[in-house]
Amino acid sequence: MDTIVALSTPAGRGGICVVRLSGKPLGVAEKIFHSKALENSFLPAPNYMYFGRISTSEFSDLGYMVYFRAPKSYTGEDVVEFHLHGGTRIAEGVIGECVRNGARLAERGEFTRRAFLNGKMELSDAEGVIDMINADSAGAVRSAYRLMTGKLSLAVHEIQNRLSDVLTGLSAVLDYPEELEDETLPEVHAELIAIREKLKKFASSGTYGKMIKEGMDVALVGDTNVGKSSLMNAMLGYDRAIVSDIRGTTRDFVTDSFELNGKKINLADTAGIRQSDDVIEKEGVNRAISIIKDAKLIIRVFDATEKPEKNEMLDEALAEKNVIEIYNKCDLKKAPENAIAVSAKTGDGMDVLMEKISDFFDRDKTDGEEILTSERQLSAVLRAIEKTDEAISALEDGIPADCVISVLNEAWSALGEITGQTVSEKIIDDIFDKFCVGK
Ligand SMILES: Nc1nc2c(ncn2[C@@H]2O[C@H](COP(=O)(O)OP(=O)(O)O)[C@@H](O)[C@H]2O)c(=O)[nH]1
Ligand SMILES: [Mg+2]
Repeated sequence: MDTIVALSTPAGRGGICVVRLSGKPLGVAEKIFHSKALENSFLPAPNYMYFGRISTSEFSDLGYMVYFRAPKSYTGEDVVEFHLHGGTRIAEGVIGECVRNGARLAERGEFTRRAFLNGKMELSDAEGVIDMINADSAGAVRSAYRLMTGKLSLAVHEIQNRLSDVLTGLSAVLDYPEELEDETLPEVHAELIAIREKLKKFASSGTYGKMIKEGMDVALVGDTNVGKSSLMNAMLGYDRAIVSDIRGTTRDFVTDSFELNGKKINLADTAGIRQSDDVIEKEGVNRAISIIKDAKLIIRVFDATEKPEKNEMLDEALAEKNVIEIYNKCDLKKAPENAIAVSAKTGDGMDVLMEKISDFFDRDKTDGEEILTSERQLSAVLRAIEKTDEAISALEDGIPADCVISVLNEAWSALGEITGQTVSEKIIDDIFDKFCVGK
């Protein structure tokens, strides 16, 4: 492996920056790092911070060097990190000096790719690393952490092992059909049904996993002037949307996200839905309707001070959606009995509304089951289910064991794509392309 180098902290000014090298970095480090402790021989102890001078052909900086010896490093190779003052030109100069001394610039995600190739982590664990970095709610970090620490890959291996046992049983049947068929085949059938159940639980966790990662889309809808924009601002905790008593103020939709009990909520404030001759407002209404279509949850806002008017356009758009109805402006007038009453103005009732949204988020939560967080993982599980299904039907139809074996091998391989055992180069490329340089 050649030696790669990259800035591992974000590009920009900061307290410090970290330049990381992996491969055979000691030769490069020896040229540019000067420390009293390493004066006589450049044999740094692993995992130890050395203070010293980092010198390039252009300038010097004072900082630290740490050496991680293979295989006890992030990539599984020898790794050296320089902790420098966090200036863009400093990092640029030191990276340039590393390149002049034989390193090459790392590609996106190349450190983690090497970790995967060197067996330090499985592919789904590596996906957990990207998810960690991209997570923007506590729940997303928690789910990424589980993925990164191998909870999913472990669960996948467990299922693969059960499939392997089934395969062994079926091979024995092939060898000794007379003795084993009657006993083994019903056992295999029952085990495959159990495996399929387990896989289905996995698959159903995918929806929740995606929502934890990306957030839940919630739309505020209703007639004009009921206080949708005011509610948006109250929920976000700052003035995001324009509020006014002029009807039809919000024409385009406004979106923003906030964190609720560790969960990310993507909130959209929409134009009040009504028939209008104004071309711009009309377009706003069309957009609101398309937001409604995509939203997971709708908050339909009524004005407690006004008698609700029939709104066929809105009713039609809301058919088959999950809707929470609320009455706003309850500081002015009492809401109907049993209704959720809020006031965007005073904040009364907002906690009740927030809890409702939070509970709705957790409606599809699958406790204890590992959460799939990417389309890629989900499609692999779905393929494994399909193949297990095929194997079960084949057994029921009395199809010879060798055919069942080949179908189950496909199920095993589909699961192997999650962990990276059976994955193609293209999929690996796609995953690591999502990383930033330096990770
Ligand atoms: N008293 C009172 N007025 C409110 C409340 N929420 C909104 N308003 C007022 O109602 C008018 C319309 O609010 P806005 O948020 O723009 O409504 P939208 O058209 O549904 O987005 C504004 O004058 C707001 O100040 C509330 O809870 N109490
Ligand atoms: Mg508005």
